[in-house]
Amino acid sequence: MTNHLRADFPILDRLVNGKRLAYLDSGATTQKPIQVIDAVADYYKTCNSNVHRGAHTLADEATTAYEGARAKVAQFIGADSSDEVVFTKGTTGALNTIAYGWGLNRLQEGDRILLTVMEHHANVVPWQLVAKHTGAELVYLELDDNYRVDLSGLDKIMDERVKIVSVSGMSNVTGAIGPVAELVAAARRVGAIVIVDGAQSVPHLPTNVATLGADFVVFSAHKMLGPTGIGALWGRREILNEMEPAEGGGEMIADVQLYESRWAPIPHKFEAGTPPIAQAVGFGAAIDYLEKIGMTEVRRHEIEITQYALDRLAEVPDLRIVGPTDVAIRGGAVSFELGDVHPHDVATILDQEGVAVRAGHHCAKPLMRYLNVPATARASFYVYTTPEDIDQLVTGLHRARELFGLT
Ligand code: 7TS
Repeated sequence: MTNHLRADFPILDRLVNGKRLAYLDSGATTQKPIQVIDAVADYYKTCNSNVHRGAHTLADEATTAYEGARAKVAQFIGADSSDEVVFTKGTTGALNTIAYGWGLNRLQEGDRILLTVMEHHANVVPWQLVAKHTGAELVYLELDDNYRVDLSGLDKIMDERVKIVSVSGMSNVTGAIGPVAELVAAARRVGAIVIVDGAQSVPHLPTNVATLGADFVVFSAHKMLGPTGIGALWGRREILNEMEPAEGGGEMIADVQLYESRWAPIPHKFEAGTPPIAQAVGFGAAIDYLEKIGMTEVRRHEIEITQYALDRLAEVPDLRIVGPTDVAIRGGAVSFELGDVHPHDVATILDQEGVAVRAGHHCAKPLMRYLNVPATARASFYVYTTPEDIDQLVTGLHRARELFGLT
């Protein structure tokens, strides 16, 4: 499957430092197929205009394209209706919209926001800000020996004080899949709402919001073959209707008077200002591309390539995987340490070999502190990743060992 897809990704043909590019940084952002690049270019070439405003043909066509993309996103995640899909700047924008639109207006002193120690900063910092404003308190679930969220103390933690549970569907550092179903069930018992940070899970796992049972699912287009600058916030209709907008301006109102305004119906209530229209069109094209492959196949390929990577990395002496080694409970973001070589040095040497990986704290400092690792190198995969990319990584790691005198 993978080799014929690669031809759709022009960037994968380029050389880096004179070497074949092995792009293993898809957890940060994925590459874009020509179908997405063309969709964005065609939009600008043929119907660029502002949406929802003009009584002219281009404005109608742009609006149809923008709303068509929303319908594709809704269908992709099994939403009841496209009204439940709000376009945001990305996962970070979506989590801030919920924190400020829902959290700020509903939380009070004594309330709790339940997170896990494996969250990305985007699912930590907005809650810290809202906690400061409201007097609510943050509470964290920890991890078990397999890097999974430890649910053994959940019954004790999940009481009436917990109003919001926000959890990553998949860790961007360890690749561990989050216990969404279990947290949804526990949250239901105390009437808390559940938010899924789907930045890593929605691109990699089949997702159906109707069966998931969460109240919000948020994700970014750029991590699933689409453009940067756009993401989606899916929310249950009743909650979106009740939630206050976090931003005000044009496009989001039904009426504005001097001292008060009324909001437009959902989803427009949450989309102040000119939205990222071309990006939405590209997002729609990315979804078309993924649906053509099929998300079950995307997951199957990810399991296969991750297993191959874990097997090959096990051959590299001094290499320690920071994350689960069972592919059934993880995705394709593989963090590792190589002896005492600093991950930034590992990444630099790999770059000389044409291998793109990320090194650092991956915007998950609480997790790094919890695991007691200052930084990791991370290889992360997507639909175009091949065994050849992994082989190139392993060759580069052997070279790094030599250069740093690991014997
Ligand atoms: N949540 C998770 C789990 C993520 O992995 C990321 C981005 C975000 C939220 C934020 O997404 P954004 O699109 O709003 O930036 N993760 C990464 C990463 O692992 N390396 O670069 C960005």
